[in-house]
Amino acid sequence: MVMNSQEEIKSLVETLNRYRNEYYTLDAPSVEDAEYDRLYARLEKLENENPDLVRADSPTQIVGGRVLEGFKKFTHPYNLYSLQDAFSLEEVAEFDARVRKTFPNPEYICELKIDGLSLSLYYEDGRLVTAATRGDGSVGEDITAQVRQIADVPQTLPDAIDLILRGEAYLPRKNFDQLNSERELEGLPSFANPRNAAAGTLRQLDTRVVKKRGLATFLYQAAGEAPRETQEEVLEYFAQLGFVVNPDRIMANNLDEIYAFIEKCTQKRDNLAYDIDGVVIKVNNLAQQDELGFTVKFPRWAIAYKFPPELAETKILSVDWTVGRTGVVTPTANMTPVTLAQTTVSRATLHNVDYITEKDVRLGDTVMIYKAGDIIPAVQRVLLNKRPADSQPLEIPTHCPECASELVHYEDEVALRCVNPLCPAQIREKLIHFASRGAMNIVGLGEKVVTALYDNGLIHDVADIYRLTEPDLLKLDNLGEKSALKLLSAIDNSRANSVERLIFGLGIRHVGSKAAKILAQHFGNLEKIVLAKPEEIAEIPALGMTVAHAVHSYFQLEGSQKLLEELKLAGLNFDYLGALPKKDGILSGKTVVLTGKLSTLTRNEAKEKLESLGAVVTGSVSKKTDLVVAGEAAGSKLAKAEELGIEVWSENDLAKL
Ligand code: 3BA
Repeated sequence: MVMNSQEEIKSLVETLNRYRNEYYTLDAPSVEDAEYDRLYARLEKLENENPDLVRADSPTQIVGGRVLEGFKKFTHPYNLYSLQDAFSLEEVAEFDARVRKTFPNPEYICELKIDGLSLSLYYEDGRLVTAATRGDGSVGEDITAQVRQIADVPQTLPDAIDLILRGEAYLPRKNFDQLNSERELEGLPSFANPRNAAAGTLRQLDTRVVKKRGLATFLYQAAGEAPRETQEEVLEYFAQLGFVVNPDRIMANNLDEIYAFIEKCTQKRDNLAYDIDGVVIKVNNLAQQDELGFTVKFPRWAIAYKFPPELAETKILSVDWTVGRTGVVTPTANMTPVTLAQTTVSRATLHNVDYITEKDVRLGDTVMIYKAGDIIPAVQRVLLNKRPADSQPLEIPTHCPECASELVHYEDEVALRCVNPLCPAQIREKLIHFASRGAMNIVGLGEKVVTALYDNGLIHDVADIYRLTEPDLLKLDNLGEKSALKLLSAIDNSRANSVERLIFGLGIRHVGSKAAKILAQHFGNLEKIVLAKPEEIAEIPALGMTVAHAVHSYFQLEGSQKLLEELKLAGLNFDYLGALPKKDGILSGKTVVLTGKLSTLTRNEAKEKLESLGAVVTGSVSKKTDLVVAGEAAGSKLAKAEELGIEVWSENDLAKL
């Protein structure tokens, strides 16, 4: 049957929406991701060619992962309360005194206050039926599909009970750092802190993204009929059911014990795997909680002590706009140096134009800065009473600070971009990326040396790196003979790198170090990748149409082909030299999940061992899992494996192989 574009678009939209429904709502996809991606790419192509045929119900009309109509509302059968904040120890003491008027000898439970997003989970007959955000406490948003992708939230409970739980969803710091560095590589704006990233993630309509980002939860309250008599018992009960509860909690009988816990948490705060912003103090006995009751706004039986933020006051002296390797232009403020969280800082990120407009940051402004994420601080607020009278809003550049070409502000992104491929800043950043540790790992060829070489006209593209001679290097100031020889030998050694380093180093869009390795393993050498059809790449399980198209179009470019020829002539290795995923191991093609505490192996060792036997190790148990290796205190994953009838091994079983 021959279809015209309109008919084909209609058919694609219908098929894709059916697949989306199977994937998102029914949790039972009937096709592989690659097939979905292939049809999606076809639809995108047709829509690009026929803009007037774009349908409102097309999956391409989901902007930035959010469907235009937004989320379904969900009315909580029991309101979520908010917590009264205490910003000082005195306020905690006042809370204690109020409680003692009713209960002279209260027992308290003190918990960490996780800096995430409140979440409500509804289980019926032991199955997760709804997950919702807090919203205004009475009506939230239905985020069931998103929450189903959080690995530590059980889909089913050991018993067929009804239960409503409340807790916090958060993004572990490690995942946050990884997410931001990936976004940086892809030229996307970074998230300011894990909390924002978690919020952005839960609002993602594309639940594959939710899954990939690795959110986690801590549960801390049961709503409705209390399943136990004290908060402590409730937490233990949650843990038994397979939920994650925070282990850092104490029982306290007086203020001194509470203060000591607050002090201890303040100390260990930086070393936790996630952000906390205080300590929650609750009356432990639930019957006593009921008796204390609520004010209009808050429970009378709990209070949240909030850590004072580490802030420093300083002045904005100037703003630099710098161009990254993908052309994104990012503003950074230079400030009078101040001490903040034990380090001296003189620069703060202003993230993007929206952020500047929102905070109305201006030159000469006095600002409060704080440490967001980790490395570079951010502006908390402007002290308007200290603003100079003649102050003007910051000027947003219209042209690239480096090459003066006109900047572009795409509608669907906050970034400002220089789209000139010949922009010197982009070229320099690409060179720095090529030599960086994750890519070709040329020690001694960091930002400073690359910049010096580039500014002196000694390198223009990455192939030039391999033409450098000792006399070239000695032309640079501050580079002695010894360093020059060392650098030359580092460059020489990099020729022999396994090819995934080169692939990553080329800076192909959507190709991070992991995708680079998968490509290298699959095709064995670069020539085969260059010749690969997009469909062949998209077929590789971990990759998809996005990567496939990016790789294919990169190698179609004349410049890329010429560059590869030069690199080949320069003697670079184009072959994959690393280990291949085993095809004939006893676990070949099997999907294995590791869970619980291991005692003789570290997690990484266990993972390596499994992989050496041919297994693919994944994080969550599903119908596709072939085997679960369970250590001590394995929780929900083990329960799920048993429920699904999946083979379970002990650590010992694995060690015997
Ligand atoms: N405990 C947040 N509220 C919390 C149940 C009460 C409560 C919190 C808490 C009201 C945390 C307010 C939003 C809310 C469920 C209402 C915690 C944390 N306890 N450990 C006393 O770790 N962030 N937040 N959530 N109901």
